[in-house]
Amino acid sequence: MDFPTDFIRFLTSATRVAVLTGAGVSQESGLRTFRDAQTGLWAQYKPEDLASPEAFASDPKLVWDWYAWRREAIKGVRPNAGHYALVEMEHRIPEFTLITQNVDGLHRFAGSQNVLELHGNIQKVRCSNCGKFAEMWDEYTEQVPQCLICGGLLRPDVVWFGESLPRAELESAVEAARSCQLFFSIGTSGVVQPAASLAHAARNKGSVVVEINAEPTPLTPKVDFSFHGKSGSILPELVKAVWRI
Ligand code: BV8
Ligand code: ZN
Repeated sequence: MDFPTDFIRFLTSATRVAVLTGAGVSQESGLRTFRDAQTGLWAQYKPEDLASPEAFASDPKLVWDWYAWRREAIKGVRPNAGHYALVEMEHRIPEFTLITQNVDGLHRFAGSQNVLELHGNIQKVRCSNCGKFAEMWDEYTEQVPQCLICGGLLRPDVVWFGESLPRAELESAVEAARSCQLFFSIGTSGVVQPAASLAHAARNKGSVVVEINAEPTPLTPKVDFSFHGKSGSILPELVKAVWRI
């Protein structure tokens, strides 16, 4: 891919960069994106109808099993070249913040250090009553596993629709978006709020905004540079073009 010289020059000299990633970055690791049709048993449900406190309240076992199935699906999954290119960028840029909407843990798995998981992490499980994190649990049981301390039902440590994002992560993400020179939006449809507002916060503060996505999104008309294609190919090519590796 040919990158505009002014973009390469700007990224080469940038010292403060923020990146927002979505499910598209994990797609080439073999994980379906959030909008992709679910398969098998889950095809009859829309993710938004399972990823909510209401769904868990009305049928905790259904929601628990969906996350157990997703954890199973993630087991054999490895980061792809896009994840590793972002690790490389973090090594080369003095102030680099990786903000992710993904709950698959693949950025940390690849070696990214400064990661803000805005929507939590599916591999972590906590008590829906007292909030205590569970060390271990039975994935497939007749009943939803219960907290050893208070007996409350265990739930995945993710942010459901209608739930607030973790305050510290969100505040750090907003701070990074507002103070960066360059903001990347990568592999996200830019639909889910408040994550989707971060690119606008960056833009309003005069950052250069770059989108890398397989297809146009509502953000595309508002960015300074837009690259359409697979992040697993574009990101390694970008790292090579800037740092000759
Ligand atoms: C909240 C965890 C305050 C669970 C997730 C303001 C305006 C409008 C709506 C709202 C608003 N504020 C709140 C809302 C409601 C709601 C919302 O945004 N709804 C949407 C549907 C309109 N937001 C919330 O509820 C948030 N909470 O705001 O709290 C509050 C509190 C109380 C009462 C009111 C408000 C909570 C949002 C978090 C939800 N949890 N995940 C789980 O995973 O089970 S979000 C979930 O969906 C994922 O984590 C992910 O973040 C998101 C999907 O988005 P993407 O990552 O973008 O994935 P998607 O599939 O959409 O797109 C992938 C893109 O990649 C595509 O464009 C594709 O083309 C591209 N792609 C594919 N392959 C590749 C590629 N690109 C490059 N390379 C490839 N290979
Ligand atoms: Zn408990």
